[in-house]
Amino acid sequence: MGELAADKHVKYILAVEKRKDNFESAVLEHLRMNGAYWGLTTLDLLGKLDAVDSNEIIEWILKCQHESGGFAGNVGHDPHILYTLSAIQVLALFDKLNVLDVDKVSTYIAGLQNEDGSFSGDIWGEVDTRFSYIAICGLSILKCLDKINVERAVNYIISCRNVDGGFGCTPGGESHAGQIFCCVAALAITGALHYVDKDLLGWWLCERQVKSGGLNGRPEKLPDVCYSWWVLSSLTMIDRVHWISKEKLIKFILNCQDTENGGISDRPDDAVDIFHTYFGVAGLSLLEYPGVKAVDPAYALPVDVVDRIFFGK
Ligand code: GRG
Ligand code: ZN
Repeated sequence: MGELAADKHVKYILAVEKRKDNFESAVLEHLRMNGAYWGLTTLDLLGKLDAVDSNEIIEWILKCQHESGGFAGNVGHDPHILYTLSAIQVLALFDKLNVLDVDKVSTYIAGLQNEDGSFSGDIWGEVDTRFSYIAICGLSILKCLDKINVERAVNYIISCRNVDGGFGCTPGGESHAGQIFCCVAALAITGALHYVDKDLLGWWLCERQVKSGGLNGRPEKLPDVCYSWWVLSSLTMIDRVHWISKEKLIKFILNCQDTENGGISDRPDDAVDIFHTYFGVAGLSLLEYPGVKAVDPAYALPVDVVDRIFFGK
C-alpha cells in the first residue's frame, strides 16, 4: 500500500483553485463557493492553507453576497443556504468571520425555517434535512442559534428517522448515509444526540463497509470515497468507529489517489475531483492518519478552527 501523496494533492488543489477557463470550472462555475470550501479545508487539514492569498479569496466571497444576506455559488448567481454555509466555513478557516454582517447573514438563514421546523434551501422552497444541518451548523458558528426555533428544528429531524435507525431527506424518505450525516451532526450541534439509537444506527453504518474496504451510501451500492466522510463522521459522532476496519478503509482511500498528478477519485482508477479529494483527506483525518490535522465530525472544519470559534484558542 502506498502512502498519502500529500504534496501532490496540495499542488492539484492549488491548480484547480487558479483555473477559471477550463471545462471543469465551467461545469462547476455555479458551485465555485463549495469548491472553495472543499479545496481550502483540504489545504488546511494538510497544513498548507498559507499557500493561498486569503485577501483575494475573502474579497471574492464578499462579492458573492446577495442583498438578502445569503451567498451565491459565484459572483452574480442566486443565493442559496448551501453556499452561505460554505462562505461562513471558508471565512472561519481564515479567522475572518469578523468581515461578516452577522445579523444580516443569520437573518437570511433563519428566514428559511418553515412552520414545521424544517428548512428550505432558498426562496424556491425545496425542503431537505441537508438544509436543516446547514442552517444549524451555520447559525451555530455565527452564535445565532437563538434566531430559530431549535426545538421544532430537532423535532422535524426526528420525524425523518427510519426504523433501520437511519435518516432520510424528508419524513418517510429512504435512509442514506449523506442524510444521516446531516441529521446526526445537526443533533450533535444542538445537544440532541440522545434521540439517536446508537447501536441500531451504528449497525446500519458499519454494514456500509464492503470487501474492498470502501464504504457505500446505501445497501447494494458501490463504495465511494465520499462515504468515508458521510459514514465515518456519523460513526465518530455516535462513538462506533471501532465497528469498521480502519486499516481496510485507509487502504481503499489511498488506492483512489492519483499519485502522479495529485487528487483523489470516488473509486480506484476513476478521474479525480476536488470533492473526493476533500472527503478522502477528511476521512483519513477521522482515521487519525499521520500528517493530517484532526477534523471536527459535526462542523466539517479542522478541530483547531472549531476551538478558535468557541473557545477563542
Ligand atoms: C459541510 C460536509 C458539509 C456538507 C454540507 C451538502 C451537504 C451539507 C450535505 C450533503 C449530504 C448528502 C446527501 C451527501 C450524499 C452525496 C451523494 C454522493 C449522493 C449520491 O447519491 P446516489 O444515491 O449515489 O446518487 P449512490 O452512492 O447511492 O450510488
Ligand atoms: Zn462520491
